[in-house]
Amino acid sequence: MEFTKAWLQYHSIKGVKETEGSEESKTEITIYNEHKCDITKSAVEELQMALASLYGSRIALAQNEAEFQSATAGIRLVLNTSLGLGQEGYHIRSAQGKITISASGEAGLLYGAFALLRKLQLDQVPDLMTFTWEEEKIPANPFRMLNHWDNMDGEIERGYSGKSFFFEKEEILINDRTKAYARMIASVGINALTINNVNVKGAATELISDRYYDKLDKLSGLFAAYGIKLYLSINFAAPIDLGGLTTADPCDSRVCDWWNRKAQEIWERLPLLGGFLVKADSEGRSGPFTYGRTHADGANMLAQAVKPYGGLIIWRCFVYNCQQDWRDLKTDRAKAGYDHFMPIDGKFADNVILQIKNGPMDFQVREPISPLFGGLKKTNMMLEVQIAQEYTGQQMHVCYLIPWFKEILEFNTYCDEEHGTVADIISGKTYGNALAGMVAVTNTGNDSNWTGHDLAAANLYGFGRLAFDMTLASEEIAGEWISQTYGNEGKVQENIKKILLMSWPAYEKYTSPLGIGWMVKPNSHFGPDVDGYEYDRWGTYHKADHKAIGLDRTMKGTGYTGQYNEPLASIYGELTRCPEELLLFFHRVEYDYVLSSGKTLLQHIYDTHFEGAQEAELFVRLWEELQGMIEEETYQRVLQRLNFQREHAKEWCDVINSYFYRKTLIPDAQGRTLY
Ligand code: GCW
Repeated sequence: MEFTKAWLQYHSIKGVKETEGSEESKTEITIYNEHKCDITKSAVEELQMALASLYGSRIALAQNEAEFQSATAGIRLVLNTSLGLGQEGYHIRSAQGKITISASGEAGLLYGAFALLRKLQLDQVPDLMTFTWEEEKIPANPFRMLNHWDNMDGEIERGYSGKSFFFEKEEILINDRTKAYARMIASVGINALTINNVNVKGAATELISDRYYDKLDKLSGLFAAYGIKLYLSINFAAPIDLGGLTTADPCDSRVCDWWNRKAQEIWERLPLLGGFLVKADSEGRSGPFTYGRTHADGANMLAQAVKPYGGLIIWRCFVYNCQQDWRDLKTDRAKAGYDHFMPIDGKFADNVILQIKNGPMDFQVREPISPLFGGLKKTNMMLEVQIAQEYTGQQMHVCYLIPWFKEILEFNTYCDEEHGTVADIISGKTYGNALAGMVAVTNTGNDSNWTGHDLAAANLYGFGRLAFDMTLASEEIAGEWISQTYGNEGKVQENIKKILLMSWPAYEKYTSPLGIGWMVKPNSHFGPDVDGYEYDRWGTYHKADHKAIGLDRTMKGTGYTGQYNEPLASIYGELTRCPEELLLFFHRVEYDYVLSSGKTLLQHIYDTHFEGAQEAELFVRLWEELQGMIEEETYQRVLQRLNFQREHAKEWCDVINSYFYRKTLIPDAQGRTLY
């Protein structure tokens, strides 16, 4: 299947061809790399291809320093372990036609090469001879990871971009796409990856068996050449499902022995493997609770098995009761993560990292920050976000999530006076831990454009860039992505940026209001269904009646606010101090309650929904202005989705507003039609 180059287009730099004339008269660019490892080879290959495409120049490879020095223009890769930039940092200096990329580790050279190529494109540098620049960067997060939820039959759980490009009919795929993908994600600094769904069932349990080792070994090598470590999601019940034991109890010596032997076998065959990702005791998956053990027991048992090989255990905190009775007014799903993991803070082995979803529920368009970030103090943590847009339009709607991720990262948890933000905690700054970082449930599949919606690629690009450098602004990231994908034309930049930056707030407006979430169709999670989950077992209730809506999560209610550090606990606990965008997450509020805008809650709901739907209309107009400036097939593909979004946003608006109108019988103050 054909696939696009996404943001690795390397469009020829404007002006170069016109001014420099024929092939012959163009300055040759010389690359010098004396290091023969795979990663620097990848860097050289990328530079060769990209520079030829950007400048139409001939590219020469220097055999030695002297050859490089005598060249007119050139790029040299220098490994220097005394630089103190870690394994992944880089330094770039460009003067008088010579560019030196130095780093203390090979991956740093690769990131330097990509940084240079990005800079040349963003600044449209016409000629290396006059290009003076210096930059030094060390990635902010040790882990910058993607999780694929790919199943071995080729389907992707919550995948909206076609089928898996890793699996088909229970076989592992390795083809042109695999390398193209490795280049793509390495270009934005991704350094770790799981390829199989966290719900490990059927053949996926056997990924850690002879059946798949050869292919996995090849795959791990392919990714390693781009500085990316392969991890596997494993089935906690593998000792039973794969090993034929009668138990998977982490405190049973037969189980420990089985995992010890398994780990030895795995690393003999897959020496480049990073470790395991585990979803346990969650949504039907087996885990330590099955045996009356704690999650520390479960994680530590695996941790000691993989430790001799430098392996890591990434353990998810998405643990809650998914068999709740909706009549049960005491249980609050939002509290589950903290309730399960806080009591065992400090009990985890040092090669375990807890992977925590950004919010206490599940990737809604708006949620408070999980209280675990401000709570845990003695445990390695990673932030998990989702770019697959399961609840944010499923890559049928444009919803640029980087502004949301920025808010999450900048949130002050008050766990520490100086370094209390989520960014501080998950980058390891607060507690000085090296096992820390960010992971995204990813959004790619085998669609020709990788992400179904062409504009959804901005989320993949943006996640990587942000995880590498958390100080980048959402707008800057959007601009970078647009330039490299569609070129630097002013109107193209302006309109796409507008669409991207308006998209998350718009989506929030026309879907569920004020942090309540969940008003989606059950199972598919797509499209409006206000009561879809209301009388179900998933613990996601809004409890709207004719007077009020929302759940009281204060200390007078479920007590969830008590999981936050002060002053957050008090702020969230008081109706008048609670940030309005989260009002209905924390409080039960009457429809005639007056918000800071002077509007009633009900009128706010009406207004934001109409407004959001109008914004979705605007996206179509902004895009239509770009016809002729964007390659036609892409233009049409995006237009189709934006038209769909406009209709769907209207549907959302009308369903939600009519629901509240019918509950309250209070008309819209502006007299707009409610049904
Ligand atoms: O968001 C929910 C999804 C499930 C998913 C689960 C998880 C992989 O609806 O499909 O399972 O979260 O994060 O484990």
